[in-house]
Amino acid sequence: MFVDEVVVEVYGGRGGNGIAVYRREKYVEYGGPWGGNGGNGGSVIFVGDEGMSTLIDLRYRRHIKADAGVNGKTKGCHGANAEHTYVRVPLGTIVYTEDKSIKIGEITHHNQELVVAQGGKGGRGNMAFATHKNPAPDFAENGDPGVYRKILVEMKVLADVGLVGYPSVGKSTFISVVSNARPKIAAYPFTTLHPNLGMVTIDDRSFVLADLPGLIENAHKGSGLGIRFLKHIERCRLFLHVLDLTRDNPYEDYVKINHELEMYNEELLKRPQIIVANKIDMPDTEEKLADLKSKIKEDIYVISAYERRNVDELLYHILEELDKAPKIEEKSSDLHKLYQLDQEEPDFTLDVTSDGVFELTGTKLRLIFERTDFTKDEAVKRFSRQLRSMGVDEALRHKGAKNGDIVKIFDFEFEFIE
Ligand SMILES: Nc1nc2c(ncn2[C@@H]2O[C@H](COP(=O)(O)OP(=O)(O)OP(=O)(O)O)[C@@H](O)[C@H]2O)c(=O)[nH]1
Ligand SMILES: [Mg+2]
Repeated sequence: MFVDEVVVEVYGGRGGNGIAVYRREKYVEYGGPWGGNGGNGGSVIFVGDEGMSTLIDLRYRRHIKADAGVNGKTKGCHGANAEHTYVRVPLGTIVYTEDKSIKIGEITHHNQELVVAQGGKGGRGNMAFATHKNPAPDFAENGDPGVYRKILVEMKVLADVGLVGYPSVGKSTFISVVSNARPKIAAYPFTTLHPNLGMVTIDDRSFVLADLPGLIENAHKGSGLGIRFLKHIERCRLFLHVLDLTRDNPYEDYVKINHELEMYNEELLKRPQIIVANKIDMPDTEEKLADLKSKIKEDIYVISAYERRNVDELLYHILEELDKAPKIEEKSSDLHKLYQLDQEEPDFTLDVTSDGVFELTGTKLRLIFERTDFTKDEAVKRFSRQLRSMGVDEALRHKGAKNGDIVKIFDFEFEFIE
């Protein structure tokens, strides 16, 4: 089965908590703080794998969790960092937030890594907080939560050369005679139901060729196999436009297929295209060819994929054209508007609810909140100092908060004290 789009939930591991403990020694009345830091949580990391061609593995793995960091220990020992969780994905994988508004990144190289959910940092133990003023801090930091995300994972075939054309023109036959790919070949249309990749090697050079499902008129509106596979054409640097000399009007086919490409994404027509007339071994094809040549001014490569006639000449020509073909710019190939992930976000936002509660939210605030061990007085005091330095007190006063008003921060409620 071929899967090129899947939604998964990824969870970075929580950071381990720091701990608050003291050194106890015989004859020493007050030992110093001795709590170590927590280890970092593991991240979920996608890794490019040139041997993979579909996202099928993710279909059966909808929740991917990385391990938590180990809590800090006594004697100043730090907890271990968790191992990352690696997930192998095919080249051409693009990761978006679920609504596709933000692109998290993409994988284009073998062994390239992309962090899709960062693990949380480990919290600091009380040893880390000792200062001259406070030599025996009675608190430690909690580990940060790992990043949680629902992501849309999409795979667009990443090939140098893409085969386009009507069904049954011989695209799969061609890839099977020039590469290691062995797709199904048959006399009925839509034999190929998903893209196949093949590696073509000539002398000491090679390129990746993609056999794509056949297109028909109105594919961009859903006819035939429709638009579902058109996206795989987007990232080929060069097209082999295959025409079948046994069809009624190959020229008309040529015009229609180009129209489909244009309707899907007009950028596609700017890509270099090599026109290939196939099945010259069949009778009465010379006439069709003459007609084609009178209407198309570009060079036409006349071959028989079946008999492997003129195929090598074509392969050498492809190599030449690839040398000239531009690299695909991300912007021209991607239809979606992309945003930076780390957009400017205020440290916190303050709203007043209808019943007069002051409600604070925000990513940075959340981080400080999560790090705080609210069972420890000293930690709570530190938290309120941090809020003050972020400007929370000032903002509350500005919004009219008075002594005794309720301030809600996530699941905790505090009283505002002037
Ligand atoms: N005579 C002749 N027949 C060919 C040639 N190339 C392909 N065929 C035949 O044409 C039919 C369709 O070939 P495929 O390679 O499956 O065509 P396709 O373009 O991949 O078709 P779809 O996957 O349906 O889009 C098969 O019966 C092939 O044997 C050729 O050069 N000469
Ligand atoms: Mg085919």
